[in-house]
Amino acid sequence: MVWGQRLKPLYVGSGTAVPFPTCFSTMASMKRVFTAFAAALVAAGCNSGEIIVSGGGGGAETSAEFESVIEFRPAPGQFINDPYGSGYTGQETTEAAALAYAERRLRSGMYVSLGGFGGYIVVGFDHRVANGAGGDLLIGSNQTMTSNEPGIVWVMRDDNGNGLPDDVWYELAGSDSGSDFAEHGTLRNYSVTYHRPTSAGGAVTWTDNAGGSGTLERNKYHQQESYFPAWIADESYTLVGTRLEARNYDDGKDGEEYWINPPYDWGYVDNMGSDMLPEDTSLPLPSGVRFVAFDISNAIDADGTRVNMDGIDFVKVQSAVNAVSGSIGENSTEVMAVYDYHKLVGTY
Ligand SMILES: [Ca+2]
Ligand SMILES: [Ca+2]
Ligand SMILES: [Ca+2]
Repeated sequence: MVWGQRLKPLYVGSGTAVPFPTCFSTMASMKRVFTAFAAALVAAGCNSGEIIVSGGGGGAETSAEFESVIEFRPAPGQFINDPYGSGYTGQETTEAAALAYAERRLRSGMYVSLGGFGGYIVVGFDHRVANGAGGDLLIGSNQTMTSNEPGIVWVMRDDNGNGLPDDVWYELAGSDSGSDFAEHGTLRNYSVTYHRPTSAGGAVTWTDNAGGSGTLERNKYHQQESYFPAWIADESYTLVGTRLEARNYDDGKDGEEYWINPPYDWGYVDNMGSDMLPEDTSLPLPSGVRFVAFDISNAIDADGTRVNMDGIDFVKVQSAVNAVSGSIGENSTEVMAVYDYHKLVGTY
């Protein structure tokens, strides 16, 4: 998240898709209350007798909302360790305390900043999220038309059945990170190593595997002593993922900064893409959070080849750009909420 940015009037393009996830096998299966408008959209997309979601999904006792935060490893950033707007207590000096922080924030629809490039969070559900028609996961954040900080979604099925995310991560392709990723300037297996500041109040320095290096400077809006996660004991750590080309630019005049982070077409958290849910949805979602729908059918393997997955057990969101917007700090994906879309609308 960048800070201190003036906001332009918000708009959503008229061509915005309505990413409804599935048809209902019977209208009686709609357990949630919809507006007539939303129900009409669903009905219009359904063929008689069509059952889209089958298998998995869990029973009525399971929850649409994520169950737990399993990993939280942000990159350094201005919102890390921040006791003011970001809700850190100062006690997050262990992995367990950091997980508890992130879970508490997400549970209440508050942002968790993933810091700069590569920072990530992993959540699990109390059931397998089925790959039904259309979007399967709803992930919320705080994007605006001038502040898009894309995060890439990765999914995993618990193939070895041990309840842990130690299986294979598959990336969900987006508009700039599918099979033609190179044409968009996207880098796979991009890694950044972040180094602990060498003095109190110093900057975090970083090097990447593409010959780059830089610093994450502390800024006036976030005065905590260090932007390096307080619970990471190592002197440095490396984050690996897919890097999207940064689009941020300074549109300021007369010496005043005005940073713009334009949106990407679709497929990212914290981004005003065509896959964003209409904000007037009547789904029981936290207010003030903007949701994007993600389709498990967009899963690709390390070669960029599409993989068929019937469902997933773990979701990872990872900051996907390595960019600083001047004095308002690094671009960093926020995550505010994670839901099983089908479960939320009551399909199963
Ligand atoms: Ca954001
Ligand atoms: Ca799907
Ligand atoms: Ca496992």
